[in-house]
Amino acid sequence: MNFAGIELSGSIVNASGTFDAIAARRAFGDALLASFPFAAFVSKTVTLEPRQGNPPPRLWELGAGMLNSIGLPNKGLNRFLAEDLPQLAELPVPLIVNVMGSAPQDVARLVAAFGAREEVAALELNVSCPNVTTGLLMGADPGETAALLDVVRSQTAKPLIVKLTPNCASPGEVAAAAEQHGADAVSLINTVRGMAMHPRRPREPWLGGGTGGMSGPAVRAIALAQVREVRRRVRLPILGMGGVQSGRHARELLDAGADLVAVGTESFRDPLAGSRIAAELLEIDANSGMIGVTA
Ligand code: RRO
Repeated sequence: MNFAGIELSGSIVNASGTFDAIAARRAFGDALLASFPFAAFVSKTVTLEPRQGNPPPRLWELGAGMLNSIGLPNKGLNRFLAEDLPQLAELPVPLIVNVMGSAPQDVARLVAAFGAREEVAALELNVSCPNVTTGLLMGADPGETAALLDVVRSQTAKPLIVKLTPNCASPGEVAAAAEQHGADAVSLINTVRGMAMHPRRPREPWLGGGTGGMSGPAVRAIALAQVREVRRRVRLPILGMGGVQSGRHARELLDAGADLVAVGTESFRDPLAGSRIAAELLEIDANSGMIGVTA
């Protein structure tokens, strides 16, 4: 299949930040390359400068998912280019690099740097991280998203995927702004802002960052509704994600209007969940002609 100009061998990719391909290669060796669980690899967010991330604790388990307040720890552009890109280029699938900056000019520099690398198939612009103020602002407002694209679009001919936030008044309006200002695709949803109280300290939040981003099965219904809303608003290809645990869940996101599906939190339970979900989806689709016969 083709997604926004990227040739893919299947319909399931990873959600940014939920699968560390370099650590997985260390753990599984070359067996990982022989049966890579995704049709493309999306990197964790890269920023211009190195970042420490948020203070601990960074995770809280929920009844049907989890909260994270990771806060974009990463080694920054230069070390990512020198240390990580060569390793990620060995993966047997196209590489999508996720980037974020606190101002459009920062994002433009990242897009220009990665746009010049043949190892990179596409860029995902993370305007939707719930754990830093600036990323949230750029993606919560259609005008800010448009202004960002006006600065970064000219920096590369590679596909630009805008990652939308569910924490805004109208994801459809933000998607429309992205479309009108040169995006090649949108991806959604990022995590839903939430909070957990400390179990022993009255009035204190548990997470070091105060609030966090909710993911997992709890957000699947939100993802379905927002993917449908965005589908009705734009013609752009949609990378849909949010609480996908099975081929059935992936099929539902596709039926709601997504063209490609990402698996996120489920990979923490099973790093090969992507392969299982892709196989289940193929089986569902192969058998779908039978539905009318058996009903
Ligand atoms: O690193 C994070 O805290 C983080 C990011 Br960049 C994001 O986009 N979504 C999320 O839930 N956490």
